[in-house]
Formats: sequence, C-alpha cells, structure tokens
Amino acid sequence: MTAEVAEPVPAQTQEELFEAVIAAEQRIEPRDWMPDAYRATLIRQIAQHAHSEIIGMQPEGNWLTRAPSLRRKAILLAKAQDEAGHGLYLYAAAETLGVDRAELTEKLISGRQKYSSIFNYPTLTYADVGVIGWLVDGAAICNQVPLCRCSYGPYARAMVRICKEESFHQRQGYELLMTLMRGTEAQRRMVQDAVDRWWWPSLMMFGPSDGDSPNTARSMAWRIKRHTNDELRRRFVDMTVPQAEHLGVTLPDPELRWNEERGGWDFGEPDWSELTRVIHGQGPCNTQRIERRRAAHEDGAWVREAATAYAGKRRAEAGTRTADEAQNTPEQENGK
Ligand code: FAQ
Repeated sequence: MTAEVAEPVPAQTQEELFEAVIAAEQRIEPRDWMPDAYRATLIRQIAQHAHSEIIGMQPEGNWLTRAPSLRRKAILLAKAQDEAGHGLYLYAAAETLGVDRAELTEKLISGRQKYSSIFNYPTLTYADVGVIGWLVDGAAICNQVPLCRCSYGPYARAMVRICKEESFHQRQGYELLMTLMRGTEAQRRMVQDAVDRWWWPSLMMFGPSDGDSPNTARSMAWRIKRHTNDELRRRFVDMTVPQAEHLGVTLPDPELRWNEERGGWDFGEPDWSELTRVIHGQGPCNTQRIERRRAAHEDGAWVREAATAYAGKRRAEAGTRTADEAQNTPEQENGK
C-alpha cells in the first residue's frame, strides 16, 4: 500500500482559516498556522512584557534589605518572587512561538529588545514601594486584564494568573500607603513626594498616544490588543482619581477635571519627549538596570550549566531504563 501524502493546504485557505478563528473570538494555538507578522508581533510584545517583569524586580528589590519591619520584608520578598514567576510564564509563552529564552535574554541585555519605561526610575524612599504597588501594578492591571482575551492562547492563559497576582500586589501597595498616611506628617510628605514622582511615568506605561502608536491598529485587528493606549490610560485615570482622594494625596496634574458630559476625568498631556528618551536608553536608571541584569545573567551561568548537565544525566538514565525495560518483558519481570 502506498502511503497517502496529504495535499498541502493552500496559503490562501490557511490565512482565511486564521482570520475566521480571530473573527469568531476563538484562540490561535501554537500548532496553528499564523501569519509571520502575527508571530513577530506576539514575540515582540510577550518578550518585552517578560523582560519588564524581570527588570521590574530591581526598583523594589532595592528596598529588600532595608524594609522597615519583618512583615514588610516578607511581603516585598513575596511580591518580587511573583514577578520572577510572571517573567517565567511569559518566556514560556514566547517559547511556544519558536524563540528560545536564552536568545530573548541576549537581545534584552544587548539592547535589541525593550522593557517597560517605568522601571528606569529610582526608588528613593519606602513610600515608593507602596506607590509602585498602587500605581504601577494598577496600570499593569488596566493594561493586562484585556490581554486575558488576547487571540493567542498561551499568552491569554498566562495573563489570567498574572492579573490575579497583580491585583493582590496593588492592594498591598495601597495598604502600605494607607498605613503611612495614618502616620506622622513626615510620612505623609513622603507618600506625596512618591506620588509626585511616579504619576506621570505611570501614565506613560500605556505607551505613546494613539496618533503616535504604530503597532496599535494591526494588533487590535488581530485581537492581540483589545483597546488603544489612550483608552486604557483614560480608564486608569478614572479608576485612580477616587483612590487618590480616599488616600488623601494630590495627583500632580493641574488639568485634572471631572468631565460631566463624558462621565470621566480630563487630564493633562504626559511629556512625550521624556517617554521617548527613557525608551531609548536615556532614563535615570537605564544603564544601571541593564548592567545589573547582565551581571545576574553572567553570575547565573553556572546554575544553567549545572541544570543542563543534570537534565542530560536524567535523560541518559531514562534512556538506559527504557532500553533495559525493552529487554525485560513484563512476564520476565514478574518472574513468569
Ligand atoms: N516602555 O506602537 P506602540 C508590569 C514601545 S509589566 C517601553 O504603542 P504596542 C508588572 C513599543 O514597544 C509592564 N517601550 O506599541 C510589574 C513600541 O516599540 P517597538 C509591562 C514602550 O506594543 C509591576 C513603540 O514604543 N507591560 O508592570 C512603552 O502596540 C510592578 C511604539 O508603541 C506590558 O508589557 C513603554 N511604556 O503597545 C512588575 C504589557 N510603550 O516594539 C514589577 C504588554 C510603548 O515597535 C513591578 N504590552 N513602547 O520597537 C502592551 O500592552 C504593549 O506592548 C504596550 C505598547 C501598550 C506597552
């Protein structure tokens, strides 16, 4: 009998099938055909996201050895560990698209891939830890909840767990700030100072304004992104203003005004030239962040080598066992 060779599906049909899956709000999975540009967009976004989680451990990590109490230290350690975990899920999601984590790390430390601008700002006081939880995790949640409905299955599924953990991070940040606000006048000033420094960079996390966002239209058509950068930024401001009032801090924007007609808050324009500078390596801490990441990668080389050698040993042992089992039939093993 001659083996039947499957007719290759014409590219046109594959593309139509892909578009139909997207239109039907179903998920594209790693085994499915996808346009090269869809794959490249996902790799770009997921890799940047993963790098952000890993580099994002540094600003708060700065305070691990100086946390004001054992309780605060335990909370902060757990948060940083969660962020490492998010990075790992995201690198694993990127690997389903055919890229290797080592290759992505190499691109990050050689400056060929980006990470979020927000992590290039310094953490000057312990109030910054609270403000990162409240504003930075708050912005991350606003941006990432819609990504749970992203058209690419592994990314969407990774986001579900990440969002749950980020919500918890936001609440711990807010709780820390509430505690400080109930404290001394100096502690309240410390919170206000941190809010003043982190507010605008947090708004910039959502990316450039829609008119200057080259990737949004394509990513929305593919249902990778579900909202534009400006839509999400507005949603974040609407969510955050009442929280700031409850906390008793002032957001550093003289143009912040309730818009009755729109039912939302109007706000000022972020300094886009600052975002461009930070994205292109000229933020206050860009050099330090990448140097630390490179040093950690180099210091960890022996761990990767040991893990690879151990995995090789386990594979060889499993291979020997399989060969032995092939020689010993179940009857022989049972002594029959
Ligand atoms: N920083 O055309 P668009 C976190 C780049 S995780 C740096 O609008 P797109 C958890 C953009 O990549 C935070 N670069 O791009 C945590 C593009 O450059 P490219 C990370 C930025 O992709 C909390 C160019 O500008 N979250 O916080 C930024 O459609 C606390 C043009 O921009 C994610 O990554 C920026 N802010 O939209 C951890 C979420 N904005 O690649 C520790 C997933 C833009 O063409 C502590 N990502 N760029 O060379 C996204 O939703 C999107 O990628 C956007 C950008 C919205 C970030």
